[in-house]
Amino acid sequence: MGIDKKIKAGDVRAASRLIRDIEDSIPAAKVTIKSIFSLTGKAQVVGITGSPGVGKSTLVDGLIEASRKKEKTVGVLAVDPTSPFTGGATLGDRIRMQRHAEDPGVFIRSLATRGSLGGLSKAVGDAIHVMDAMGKDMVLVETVGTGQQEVEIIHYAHTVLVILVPGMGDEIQAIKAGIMEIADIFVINKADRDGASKLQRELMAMLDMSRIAPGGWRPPVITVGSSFKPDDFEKDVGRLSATILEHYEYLVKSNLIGDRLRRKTIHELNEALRSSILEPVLRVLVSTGELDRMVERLLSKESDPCSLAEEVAEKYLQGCI
Ligand SMILES: Nc1nc2c(ncn2[C@@H]2O[C@H](COP(=O)(O)OP(=O)(O)OP(=O)(O)O)[C@@H](O)[C@H]2O)c(=O)[nH]1
Ligand SMILES: [Mg+2]
Repeated sequence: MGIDKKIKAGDVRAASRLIRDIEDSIPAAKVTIKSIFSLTGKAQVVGITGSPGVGKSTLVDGLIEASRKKEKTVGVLAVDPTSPFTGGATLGDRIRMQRHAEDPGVFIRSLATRGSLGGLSKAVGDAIHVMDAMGKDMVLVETVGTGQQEVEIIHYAHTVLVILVPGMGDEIQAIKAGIMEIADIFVINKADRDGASKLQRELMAMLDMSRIAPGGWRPPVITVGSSFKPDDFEKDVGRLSATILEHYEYLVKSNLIGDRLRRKTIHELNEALRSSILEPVLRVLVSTGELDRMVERLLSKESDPCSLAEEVAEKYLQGCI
C-alpha cells in the first residue's frame, strides 16, 4: 500500500514517520504531502495558544475527553518553537495527554523546529494536513504564545482559543500586543485564583471597545476552574467544547468559513513559494559565500538591500522580472 493510502486509512506508524520527516525537512516527505492534499479540508482545526504554563496541555487533554465522549476522533499537534540555539528539547515531559495515547481515536504528536530555513510555519501546516487526511474530525494545535508563533496559528485554525490566567500581570499587555485580534474564544484558566473576575472585567471592557460588525462574532470569555477539581473542570471544559462547536457553526452559517479557507490557502501558497523559490536561492547564496559578500557590501554602504535583491533576481530568476 502506498504511504498516502496508509495515511488515509489512519495508519499511525506511517503518519508518525511522515510528521517526523516533515519536521526534519526530508525531501521525500514532500511527495507524500502532495499526494494527500486532495484528502484534506474536512477537519475542524482549533488553535490553543497562551503563555508558557497557563495550562494549555491540561485543557487540550480535557477537550480530547469531551470530543471522545461525542465519538469524535482527535488529532493533537503540540508545537514547540524551540530555538535552534537551545537545541530542540522534547515536549514529551510537558505533554499532559498521554492517558489518551492508547486510544485509536486519538493521535498526538509534537513538532519542534530545528531552525530549518523552511521555518515552523510550513511544517505546522503540513502536519495538520496529515492529521486531516487521516480522517480526524478535529485537530487541536497547541502553540506557546511567544512572539510571532501565536499569530501564525490564525493561518491554520478555524477557531483560535487564547488562554489567560489571573495574576500574571502581563496578560493584558499581551492582549494589547496583538493577541486580541486573533482570539475567537478567550479562556480564563485556573479561574479559582485571585484576580479572575478582574481579568474577566478587563477583557469584557476591551471587547466592548473593539469593533465587532453587526451580526459578527463577539469572542466569548469562558472561565475554567482548577483542573485539580475534576468534576468542575470537566463541566467547564464541556462548555468550552460546546462553544468551539458553536463558533464553527457560526463560520459555516455566515459563510466566513470560505474567507478563512481562502486566507489559509493563500498563506499555504506563500509558504510553498518561499520553500520552492526563495530557499533554493538562499542555499546557493549561503554555500557560495555570496550572502556574506552581500552583507559586506551593505555594511560598507556600497549597495542597498533593494539593489542586491534585484541583482539576485536577475541572476537566478531570469525571465520573471
Ligand atoms: N493550580 C492549577 N494548576 C494547573 C491547572 N491546570 C494546569 N495546572 C498546572 O500548571 C502546569 C502547566 O500546565 P500545562 O497544561 O502543562 O500548561 P501549558 O500551557 O501546556 O504549558 P507549556 O506547554 O509548557 O507552555 C502543570 O503543572 C499543571 O499541573 C489548574 O487548573 N490549576
Ligand atoms: Mg503544553
